[in-house]
Amino acid sequence: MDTRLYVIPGSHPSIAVQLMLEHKGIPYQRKDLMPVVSKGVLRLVGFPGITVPALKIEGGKVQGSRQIARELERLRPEPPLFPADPERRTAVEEAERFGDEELQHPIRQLLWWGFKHDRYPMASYSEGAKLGVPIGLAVKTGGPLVALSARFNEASDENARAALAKLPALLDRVDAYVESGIIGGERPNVADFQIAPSIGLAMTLDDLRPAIENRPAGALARRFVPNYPGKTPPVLPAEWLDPLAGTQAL
Ligand SMILES: N[C@@H](CCC(=O)N[C@@H](CS)C(=O)NCC(=O)O)C(=O)O
Repeated sequence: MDTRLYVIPGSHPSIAVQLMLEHKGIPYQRKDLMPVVSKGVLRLVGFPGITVPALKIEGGKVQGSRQIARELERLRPEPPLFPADPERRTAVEEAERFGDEELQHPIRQLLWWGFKHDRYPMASYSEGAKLGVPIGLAVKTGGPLVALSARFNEASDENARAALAKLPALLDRVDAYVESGIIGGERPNVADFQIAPSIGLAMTLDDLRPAIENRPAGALARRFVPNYPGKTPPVLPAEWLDPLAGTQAL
């Protein structure tokens, strides 16, 4: 039975699930969707929710990177995504929760804030994707779609500034997970796959990369997502980047 993963190219939780499927050695077909249009397509193919990643596997439908991780573990226990030791599992699951609930969204908001101000870098996130329309054309005519996505993700000035203010603490927490061996160890786990793509996505923003690349979080992303697609040239106002000034390399 074929396994189908619905993604938006460049979406960090989608890349997280791709890493999990590869870890499990499960072959799959990737269905690339454009933002906004994705919501209608997902409903049309029978998913109850409107976000990617969304997975059809063994006749079932699962949505959300954490739910998908658990379904993959159930269907194919080896190699595991979750540690067997209960104490270690609790720590890994907490790091995974942090990745999903705290780390993903501010980075998503910064990306959409950037696209709202210059949507042309969007094309670089879709390299190699099969969207059904030429990517150049999609970006050229994509103003309304970007505006809708930015609104859906609440990528306002205020929220982008708040995301930047939060970033140093989020990066410190990822570094601490690496330093304590919860992630970044010899055997990758679900939290590695959840967190590394968010850091990889943040590093596609030229404004953010210098504050990340030389720290443990940056090394984690280079290990798991060395070729994260996309590049956004500097777009954020210089004074908004002040909170990052104390972090490494800036
Ligand atoms: N926390 C969820 C996030 C799901 C999510 O928000 N996905 C975004 C892409 S990263 C989405 O589908 N957005 C719809 C859109 O942009 O139209 C997960 O890990 O699955």
